[in-house]
Amino acid sequence: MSVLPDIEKIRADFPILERKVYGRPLIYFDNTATSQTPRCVVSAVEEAYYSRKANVHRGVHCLSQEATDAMENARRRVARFINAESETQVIFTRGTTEAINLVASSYGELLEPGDEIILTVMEHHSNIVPWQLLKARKDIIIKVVPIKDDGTLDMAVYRALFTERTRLVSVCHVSNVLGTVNPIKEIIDIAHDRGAVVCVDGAQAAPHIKIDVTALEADFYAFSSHKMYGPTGIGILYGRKSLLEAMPPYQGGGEMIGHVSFSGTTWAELPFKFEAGTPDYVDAAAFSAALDYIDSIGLEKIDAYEQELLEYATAQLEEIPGLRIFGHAPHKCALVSFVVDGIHPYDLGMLLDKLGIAVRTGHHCAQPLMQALGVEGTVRASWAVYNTREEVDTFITALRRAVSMLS
Ligand code: C6P
Repeated sequence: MSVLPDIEKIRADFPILERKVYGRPLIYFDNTATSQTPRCVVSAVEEAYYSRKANVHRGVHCLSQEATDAMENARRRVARFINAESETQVIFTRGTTEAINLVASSYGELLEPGDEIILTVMEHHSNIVPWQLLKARKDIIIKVVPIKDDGTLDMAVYRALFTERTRLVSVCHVSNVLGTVNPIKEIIDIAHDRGAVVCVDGAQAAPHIKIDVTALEADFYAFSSHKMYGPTGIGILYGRKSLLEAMPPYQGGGEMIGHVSFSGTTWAELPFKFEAGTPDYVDAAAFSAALDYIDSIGLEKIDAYEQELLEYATAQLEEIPGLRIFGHAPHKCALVSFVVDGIHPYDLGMLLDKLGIAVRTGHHCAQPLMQALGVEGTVRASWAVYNTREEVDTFITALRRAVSMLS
């Protein structure tokens, strides 16, 4: 029996799963790009707009105070979800991308020309380009950890890349292409031993793995709501307090100031120093509802269920002649990237779409990894709590059909 016996009840929470695509029931296997949204999250958005829309942290009036409370309760909810010591370490951003840009831009100001940072070849562009922009500004050196054949990081090379100039490591907790779950605690411990701080791109880990930033001793941890059954346009940067306090603001404007005058301006306390302008208080509250939803099922159960789907799908994919899977790490999150010899991933994706099945094709915003794998792109299927074994069966049948049509 499955670890989630009441899957139909869960599916009923997601109205989009009732829709059809080209006359066929939607099978949504693009959860690594974004997950679908349960009713309770949309209701939280509706409630915020219909009953307490007012700007936060500014008004003495009742609506403003209620909106402020909802936002600050959401911050505490996020802090509890990731076991942060204090909610002042939780900064609302537009998503993982903005969170990493914040670190690169602001912590990056503290770096000197010739300082070194370490990335890995499996990073999403969001964890490469901000550092390249910093390199252009500050003349830092970027070093890159390669992967081994099974899609795990080459930890021997990682250790060897450190020098006395290494200041920062920025690495994904889970790869969005390979599914590899990186040994993040070991990565952090090695960096700390060598005096470097670690920024973790948790975009693909937070929807599946219990994150405990305190136990990990992470310096920065970034993730996005929309991959966690939450609304789009909001995400989190968690930061170590002493680092956040030492860092200059990322953007200037309202909210982030202590006092403004033309002779000089002071900054607000954490976390507001990093939240210039009117924040997305509606989606903050809705993200909190998404975290409640995850906890109502249990992240461990969600992960165990998704692992069942991963194993079930992988075994069947491996039976298809000419199909090559990228990423065979012993610990993977629930996604599979593959190519079929002689067939362009885009063509497979197009045919699957016509059969009602949504997968992602292309480089997945990880072009350096594609170069390392020697492919232009892959097909990627990825699972969430509401997917089923029956959907996997339909997907495999459709894929076999598509392969035979295109061969
Ligand atoms: N990856 C995918 O289909 P944003 O867009 O800021 O919410 O997340 C960016 C991001 C950062 N790091 C990793 C590891 C990611 O996977 C992503 C988003 C999606 O793989 C969209 S490109």
